[in-house]
Amino acid sequence: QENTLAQPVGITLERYIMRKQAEFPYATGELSQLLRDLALAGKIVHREVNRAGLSDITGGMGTQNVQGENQQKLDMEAHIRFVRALKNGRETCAILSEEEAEIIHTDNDSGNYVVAMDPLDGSSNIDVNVSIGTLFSIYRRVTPVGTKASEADFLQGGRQQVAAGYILYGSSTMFVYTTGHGVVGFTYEQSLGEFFLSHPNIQIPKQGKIFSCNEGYWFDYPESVRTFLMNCKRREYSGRYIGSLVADYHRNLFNGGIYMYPPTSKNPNGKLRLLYECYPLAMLIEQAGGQAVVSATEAVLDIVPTELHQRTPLFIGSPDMVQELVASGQAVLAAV
Ligand code: P6P
Repeated sequence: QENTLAQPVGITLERYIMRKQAEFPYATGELSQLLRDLALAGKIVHREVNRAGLSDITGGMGTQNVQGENQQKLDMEAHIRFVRALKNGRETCAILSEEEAEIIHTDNDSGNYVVAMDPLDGSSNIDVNVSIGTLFSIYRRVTPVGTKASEADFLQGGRQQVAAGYILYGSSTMFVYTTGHGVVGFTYEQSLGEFFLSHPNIQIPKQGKIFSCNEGYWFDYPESVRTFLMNCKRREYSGRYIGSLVADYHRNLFNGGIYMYPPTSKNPNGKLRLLYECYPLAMLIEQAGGQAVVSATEAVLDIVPTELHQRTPLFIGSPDMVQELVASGQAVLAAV
């Protein structure tokens, strides 16, 4: 259904959700409430992130998550805030978080939705004051309402997402999401405690002149990636790599560009997580007119998931740049 009722810039997220819901008579309001719950937790995390320097919640906890990654205090703070907001909102029967190996049951088995999320990605950047982000992916459950959710609810595949988005805690805090009808962006006004509509219909430029990847892995990169990068440099494109996925992605979404995390010897299946990093960003980019692939023949959203925390390579951004990258016909952009 087309985005018929263009909303005036400046309305609050709350009002926007209510008006959009009115466009879908079958909408029961549950997904609307879920988005509100995420926005609420985002406001709280915004406050924590912006206060981190003044309170003892930066730095490591001395613990590791099940991925073996050092947990930052803010990582866990964000995890707790989002889980609590979703539990209280009562629309979600289960949550998958990067911070916990197993799915988290919300004790609300009548909830119709599940949420897969990275509560705070790029948290190693917190202590050096670099932008960080929350990523989320929403599905309608496939297990019977009233029963305990299972992994099957999370392993439906990227094209079954009913909504996806991120919150970027940068020079300003933005809430960007899609429900399959275009990509919309809200900017947080902390003096009022509200997200205001700032970008009613985000579309990525068809071509870009920015490449984002960690060239420290150059000697690990597949030949097709190195060839592509050499061509970018011959044209004097700009290398922009913050090392914080949401920040790199958001800049390319607005300015055009490509973000690449190819397989490396350290991460032969790529580093980024499929369910709560690559699927939501891939849904957003396709809604914004871009592309997200793992090879010349496979889109990220078409990957059939088998494990909750599985990793995948990721090549995502302006369609002309993604097409040039895969044009070399490499069946798989795999490590050499
Ligand atoms: P590398 C941060 O740890 C993260 O998950 C993403 O936010 C970021 O894009 C990537 O890893 C950076 O990884 O290997 O380049 O340091």
